[in-house]
Amino acid sequence: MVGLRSLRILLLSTPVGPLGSGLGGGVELTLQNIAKILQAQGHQIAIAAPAGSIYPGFAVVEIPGHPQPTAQSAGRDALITLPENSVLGNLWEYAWRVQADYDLLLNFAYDWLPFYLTPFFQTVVAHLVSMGSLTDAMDEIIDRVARQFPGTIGVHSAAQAATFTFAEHCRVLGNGLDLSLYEFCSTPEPYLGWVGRLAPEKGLEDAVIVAEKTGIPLKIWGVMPDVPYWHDICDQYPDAPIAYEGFLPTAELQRALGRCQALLMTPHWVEAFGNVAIEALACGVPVIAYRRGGPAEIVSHGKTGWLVEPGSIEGLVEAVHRRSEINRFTCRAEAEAKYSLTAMGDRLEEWFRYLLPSIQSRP
Ligand code: HBI
Repeated sequence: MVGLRSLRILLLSTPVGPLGSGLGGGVELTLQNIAKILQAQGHQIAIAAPAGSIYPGFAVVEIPGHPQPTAQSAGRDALITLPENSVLGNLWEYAWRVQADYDLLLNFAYDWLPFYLTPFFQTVVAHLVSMGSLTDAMDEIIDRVARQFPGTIGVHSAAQAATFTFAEHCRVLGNGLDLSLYEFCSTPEPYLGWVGRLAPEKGLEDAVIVAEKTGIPLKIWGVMPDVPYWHDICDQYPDAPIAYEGFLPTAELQRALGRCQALLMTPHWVEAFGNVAIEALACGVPVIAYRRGGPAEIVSHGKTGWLVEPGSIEGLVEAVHRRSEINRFTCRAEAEAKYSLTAMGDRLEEWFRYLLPSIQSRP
């Protein structure tokens, strides 16, 4: 396919924490991978992110200011809030100042302001929405942009799109990983894995109960923004064979994750995608997940893992007993077929070609 001419693209990161801190959750890895994909395709990439952000190999403009509270901890009727000297406001003031230097601004924040400001920008603004529907105010502002600027709303999965009333205006992009960073492991050790922000919507307790019932040790990786949540779990399940292994950068995480006999994904919300599912597959690790959200579109039941009735602990236990029926080579092959940087890169270029029709193809 004839590629686009080189585009100048500014990626605007999540305001909940510095890129690389893990506080931004899956969207950090998504931004890093998309930056890598687009640079490999010959586009000129810049990243604007909260002060303290690091991403070697890329121009990161560090924006000062106070971080944004996380959107998923609010209720449906949550008001839009901004702290004093908000990094979100400063990020988009910077974007306003430099917009003429770019062909496209790509927003990764799941926050009201970038959507509200979109009509006031001269440069095209596209949004990669990283979660499903959470609040009425966010739904309304994303819907407004989706209708006024058709095609500018990107999402990760059909299930995520389906949580919005404007699903038909969302462009499903999946996601992609730099698979060269993930080593295939064919000789797992006798433990299960769980990866994610340790937070109620991720449903860690379900995986802990599975460890207690099966007696198979569970290793847990991820950022722990909510320590009392972890202590409650330890108090509630004192005999469960679990161990918190901290938040590891990709190189270390994939080495440890690859040794798991299976990854458990137990989200209590509609996981927009579930990067960790494709990270596991890339290492040859079968994924056992609730049949909900992105993971239900990533895992092929009986082939690369098992999909379980949401909330069914018994279903998880049964699937864990069938973990060795899954061929680990098939898991890796699936990641390569659908979730490589190249596969995601093609989907992104198609999106940009639609967004920027005036951009001539490379001569
Ligand atoms: N909350 N306010 C806010 N803004 C974000 O960009 C955001 C968030 N919560 C979680 C989050 N992004 C990412 O973890 C998503 O990938 C889930």
